[in-house]
Amino acid sequence: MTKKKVLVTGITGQDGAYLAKNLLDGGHTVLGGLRRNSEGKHHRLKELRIAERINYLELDLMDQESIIRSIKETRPDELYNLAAQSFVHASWNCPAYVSQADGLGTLYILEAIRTHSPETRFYQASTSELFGNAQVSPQSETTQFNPRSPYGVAKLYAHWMTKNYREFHGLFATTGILFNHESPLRGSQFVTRKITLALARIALGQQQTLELGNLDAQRDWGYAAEYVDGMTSIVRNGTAEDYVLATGKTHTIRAFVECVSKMAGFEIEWSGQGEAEEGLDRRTGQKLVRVNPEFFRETEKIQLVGNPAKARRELGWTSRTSLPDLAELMFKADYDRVSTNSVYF
Ligand code: NAP
Ligand code: F7E
Repeated sequence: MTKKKVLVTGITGQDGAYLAKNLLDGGHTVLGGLRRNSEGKHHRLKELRIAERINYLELDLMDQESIIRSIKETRPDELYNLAAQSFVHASWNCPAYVSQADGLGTLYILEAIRTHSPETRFYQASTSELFGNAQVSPQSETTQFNPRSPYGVAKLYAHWMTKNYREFHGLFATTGILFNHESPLRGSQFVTRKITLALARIALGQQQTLELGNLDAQRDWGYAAEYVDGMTSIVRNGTAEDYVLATGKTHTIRAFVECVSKMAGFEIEWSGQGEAEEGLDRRTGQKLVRVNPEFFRETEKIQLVGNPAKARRELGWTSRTSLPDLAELMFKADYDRVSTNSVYF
């Protein structure tokens, strides 16, 4: 296969790190877009032992000049736009920032590609949050969008701009509408990683209790390392299109906690209701989980669960790792990190 020059924005994030690893393993050159304050955030790249193999470029979604310069100077074969303020809950605290970075930032990239490098194949990191308060379940590429957060709205703007640049300007501009995907490299504010890290700390006597929001919320969770394979398949496909990547199954936060608790050596027993609910270890009575309304969000009326049939049919992509296997990968990684005092995110 021809060796490609690939620009990845959000290189220091979970998906950026896994994608860069795959690309380097395939013999491609990786240019990593880094904003100035990302300096010192190379932990994931270091954990995958690829930090030294990336050519870093200064690229900030808020700074159109940095985007034009990066694309004009490098004219990459492929560009994956993975950079974003990606925490949905926090997007309510900075709606204008998210609109600019996640929304307008994508437009800046599309414009720079159109003007300076129209042969570049483009991937936009779209999200199941476009469906928001979905009207039907499961959701596919043809389901109506109904975003319910500044993050979802900004990502919808970026999604539609990508589609418009494809149809109006003829760019090879694709999107992946990805449902939640997790890994040992997941940021620790997201719920799966928050749970695996806290239960590892509790098992090792370094934390008392884990505070969570809605235990009955459900998500369609897959393994990030497999989802970045899907991104490459989307970009290297014969035509530029939109694809849903998902497992097609949902689980509650409660079920994930129960699964990880068992790995941590606890037998969790729930008592109380709503905000007063607690999860206690049956043997010792230790309070493992407590509900904190601070982490609650508006509940979804209809479940977010993806229908990945198009990706399976046209790209041969499927999610392979089960949720218990994913939970085990994550818990073991956190247990090792806590034991060796090397937790960094
Ligand atoms: P992540 O771990 O939060 O990584 C986000 C990356 O974006 C980081 O490298 C961050 O850099 C960078 N970034 C943030 N603001 C920036 C800015 N203004 N300019 C340049 N870079 C900036 O996210 P992820 O989980 O890897 O997700 C990758 C992409 O997929 C995101 O666009 C996300 O919205 C989308 N997505 C994720 C999921 C999921 O379940 N993971 C699902 C659907 C879609 P710093 O290190 O400097 O903070
Ligand atoms: O929440 C519930 C919370 O923050 C998952 C991002 O990658 O995926 C991610 O967004 C669920 C929600 O991810 C806590 O209410 C309960 O129902 O892990 P999360 P998210 O909001 O789904 C989408 C597809 C993206 O595109 C985003 O970039 O868990 N939940 N208790 C909690 N969530 C958090 N964070 N913390 C809690 O204590």
